Amino acid sequence: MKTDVAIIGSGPSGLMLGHLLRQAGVEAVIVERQSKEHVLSRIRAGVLETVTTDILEDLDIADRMRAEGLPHDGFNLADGERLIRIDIKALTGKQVMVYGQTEVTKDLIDAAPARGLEIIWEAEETALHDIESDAPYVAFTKDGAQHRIEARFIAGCDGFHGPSRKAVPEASGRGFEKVYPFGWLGVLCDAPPCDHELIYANHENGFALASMRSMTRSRYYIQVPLTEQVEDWPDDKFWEELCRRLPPAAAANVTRAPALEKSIAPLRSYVFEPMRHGSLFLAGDAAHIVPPTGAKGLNLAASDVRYLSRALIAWFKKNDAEGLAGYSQTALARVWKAERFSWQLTMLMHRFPEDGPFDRRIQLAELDYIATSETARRAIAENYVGLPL
Ligand code: RFL
Ligand code: PHB
Repeated sequence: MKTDVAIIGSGPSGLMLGHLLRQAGVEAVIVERQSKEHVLSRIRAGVLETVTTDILEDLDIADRMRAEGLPHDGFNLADGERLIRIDIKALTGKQVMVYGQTEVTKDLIDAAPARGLEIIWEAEETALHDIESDAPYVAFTKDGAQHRIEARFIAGCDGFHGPSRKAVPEASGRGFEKVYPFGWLGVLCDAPPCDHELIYANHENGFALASMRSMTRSRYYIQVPLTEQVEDWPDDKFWEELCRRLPPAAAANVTRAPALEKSIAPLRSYVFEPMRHGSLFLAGDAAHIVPPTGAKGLNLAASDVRYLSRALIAWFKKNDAEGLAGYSQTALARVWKAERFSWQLTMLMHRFPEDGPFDRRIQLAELDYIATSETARRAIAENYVGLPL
């Protein structure tokens, strides 16, 4: 099989990139390791910046998001008792959209056949070849048979554990990493959210987040040590600890319902530089990971593919290589600022094992500063809604 751009991975980055290329008449094929059902059942991010909603609008795949998504004008930080509202609409003029990554993925997958975007599901042993040449190819097996997709470029959109980043020779790239000594235990349930906006709570016992997917579906998280397993957290214990950490008014409003999904995600910051090697371009989690505290993971995938699609389209349609030459530098400038924001919010809101009373007082002082300074709130709001492309 021959195409212009072979895309590895049908997460948000691969799907958005594939659609943006197809919209401009560039050929693209996606190779995905999992089944369609598996990809559609993954529960992940929930807050979309305009960078992401604009892509869905521009692709004309935004009807359901517009109908079912919840535009939010603000969110809250909490320090025990107090709610500190960050009025993002008043401070930035922008909103964020609460619409699950699962739904974004579904909308993009549903629209693919009509747009001529082929997705090959359940591909095994995906491998990248000749990425330093002008004729790279992706080899994989499916149903026991070997296949190969020859392309001019390969887009590595295969997440943190995929083969693309690993295909870059060790001497040609560098990873920057920070691993946090805890994870987020997440619960999804069919119950109305405890507040109409998100609450990020700093409590002596650790962080908690009250989020949602709709007015009838809640998403809650609590910080847990990495040594703990999902089995250590029966529903009752989860609800007790969540309500202990949320401010009292919100806790009183939590509707406890059976968990539809419960999982622990470790927190990590990671950036791989550069995001290009020869004919291979990395995008999304394949190139970088942020802790979920800033709600940036999915939105960074969107900004990467916005830059990358523009550059690829200029190359194919106008023979212009400038965008591709600058892709890594342009994308990384935005990535590092989102890394900084996610790290800052993670440090502010979590309890670290080595923290003593001094560190706790510093966190509370910073939260009090945010509560009393519009300048501080504006800086948070500006980053939360997403920095300009
Ligand atoms: P994805 O979504 O990981 O998609 C990568 C795709 O590549 C496929 N793949 C392969 N395909 C072919 N051959 C191979 N050898 C392959 N290896 C992997 C995978 O099956 C998958 O379909 O990356 P993408 O597209 O860059 O999108 C990034 C976002 O998914 C990610 O940044 C966010 O979801 C991060 N994230 C969260 N972000 C938030 O802002 N809020 C959250 O609550 C939140 N929760 C999460 C998360 C990421 C998680 N992961 C990756 C473990 C929860 C989890 C569990
Ligand atoms: C979520 O709803 O899953 C969510 C929301 C905000 C975050 C992280 C996760 O910062």
